[in-house]
Amino acid sequence: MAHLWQGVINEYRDRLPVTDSTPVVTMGEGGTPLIQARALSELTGNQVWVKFEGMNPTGSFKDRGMTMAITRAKEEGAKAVVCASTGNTSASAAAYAKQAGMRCAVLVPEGKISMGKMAQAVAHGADIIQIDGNFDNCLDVARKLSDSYPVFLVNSVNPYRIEGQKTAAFEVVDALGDAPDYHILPVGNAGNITGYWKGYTEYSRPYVNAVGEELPAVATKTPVMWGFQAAGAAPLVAGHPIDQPETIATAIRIGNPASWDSAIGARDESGGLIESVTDEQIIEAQRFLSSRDGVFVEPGSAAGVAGLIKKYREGAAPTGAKIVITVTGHGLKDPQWAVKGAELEDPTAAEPKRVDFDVVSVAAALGLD
Ligand code: AN7
Repeated sequence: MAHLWQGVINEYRDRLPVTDSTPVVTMGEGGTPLIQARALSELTGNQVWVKFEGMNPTGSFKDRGMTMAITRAKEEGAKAVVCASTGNTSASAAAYAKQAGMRCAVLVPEGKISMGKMAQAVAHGADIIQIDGNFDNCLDVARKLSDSYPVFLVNSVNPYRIEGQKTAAFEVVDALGDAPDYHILPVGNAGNITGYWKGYTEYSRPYVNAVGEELPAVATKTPVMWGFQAAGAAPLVAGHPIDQPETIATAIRIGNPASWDSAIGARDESGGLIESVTDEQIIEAQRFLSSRDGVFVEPGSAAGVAGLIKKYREGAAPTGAKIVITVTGHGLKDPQWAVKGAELEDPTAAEPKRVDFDVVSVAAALGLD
């Protein structure tokens, strides 16, 4: 039977806070590929898949929560939305707001959002305000703005965002037939780890939904959750907020995660961990994934892969386990670092060989005989 993927709200509406009259704002988000990572599996001795969230309409996992948040804003009659962002939330909010016919204001930290993400906010006609401060300062202002003015906050402090994001866990279970043994992901503002844990938990026990129906459990277990922050922006590892977070992975350059407590809850309830990886480990993991497994993600998105490789090298990774790693955003968001990562392996990697236009010269340049 033909089936066009309907977006996460329609696909999972019996487990989301919507009714038949909810005006669903969707761009077909979700349904992203769960890709077998052959090289990563071989390296670590596990069965590793990456959930490639770069395949969402705006190129990151944020679209799952945004369809829910913008739908809710529309239901409440909002005319304008606001968010603080390291880049992906703003790209997603801007696109979904326009799809809903709303105005979108985005507050971004000075000079620290990647060119691709800024281009998206510009393309979608968002009102872009650059704040003289970091992401945490932007979020503070966005919250205050939505408290005092007629704008609807669509950051993940909005619980509808988490509701949408939990659908990624449903998709993993639906694809594998049960929860994996481990789920690994990058952690910044900690909305995503909160969403996954909520999704896995709800899918592992009978669930009474918004209209009072009891749905049966779909999974027999929940995974161990491993979260990784960038070393210069690792408040959950330090145990206190970081005033001046620093990392090349600008997506996760966050010093005081809004979903702090629920991230710690996901870690502890699942028997997992939240640790950090260095910028060098992030770049190496991004390079490994793109050049060995064919999946191109932005630096922040590679933090989970970097974490697994780090734990493997420490002798602290499992073997023979089913592991899913969420890779949160597309590599084209921030291509500069992909080129740098390649050049670290080979300084001439980004310089094509120049040859005359004849087949013998091309074959010689390729080392064919
Ligand atoms: C690619 O866009 O916070 O732990 O403002 O863009 O749920 O915050 C982005 C975060 C991981 C961290 N990977 O997820 C924003 C923003 C990518 C990201 C994260 C982000 P959370």
